[in-house]
Amino acid sequence: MKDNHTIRLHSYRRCPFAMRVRMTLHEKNIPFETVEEDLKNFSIELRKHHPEAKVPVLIHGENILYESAIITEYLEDTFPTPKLMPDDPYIKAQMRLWTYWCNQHFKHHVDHYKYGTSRSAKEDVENAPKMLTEDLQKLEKALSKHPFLLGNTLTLADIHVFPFFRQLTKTTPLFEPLHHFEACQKWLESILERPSFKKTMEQTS
Ligand SMILES: N[C@@H](CCC(=O)N[C@@H](CS)C(=O)NCC(=O)O)C(=O)O
Repeated sequence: MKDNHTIRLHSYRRCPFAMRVRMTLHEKNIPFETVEEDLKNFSIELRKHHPEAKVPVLIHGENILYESAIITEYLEDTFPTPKLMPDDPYIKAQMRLWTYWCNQHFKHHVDHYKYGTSRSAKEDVENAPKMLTEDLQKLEKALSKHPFLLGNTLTLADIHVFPFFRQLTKTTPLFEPLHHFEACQKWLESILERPSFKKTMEQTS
């Protein structure tokens, strides 16, 4: 067991992937040290440990990990309480499907809308409102049945997806159709109110 070792997280406050890891650490009350990175000038330690040089990177004793959703599952396995992953194999697979959908689809649609043609192809930017509306319908359908994506309690599915939904609520101009998705709004508000999220967004340097 490595759970007595100190944890150091190379992070960036506004990075939604790093938020996933900080939120998981705070939900589990795991003490950790944050190294706030400069995205334009990563530290030597980060570049040494991440082959693609990205945040987050987690160092736990001799264990070095990157990729946010791999790190959060590692934390769940290493520090199982409180539980953030379902036991049932099919529901656990649903959790990973939400993560997959977020990483492969939703995140990109948010980026196309948020950054426009400065970062995305014209066609993707034009399609973004339609794709985002479909994404929000998918989220709304799940969240109309229960307060969190997989049921009545917060899981890694919520922790992995919500930072990107939060990003969408902060774009200029605002994505107007958001107002129609009440269950999504309620879900976001309930997460923003959690002490773990407040700690996640505290300034560390
Ligand atoms: N798939 C990675 C994505 C991490 C990522 O893209 N992080 C961004 C910041 S939000 C980054 O470090 N970008 C620096 C770069 O690409 O040069 C994960 O889940 O951890």
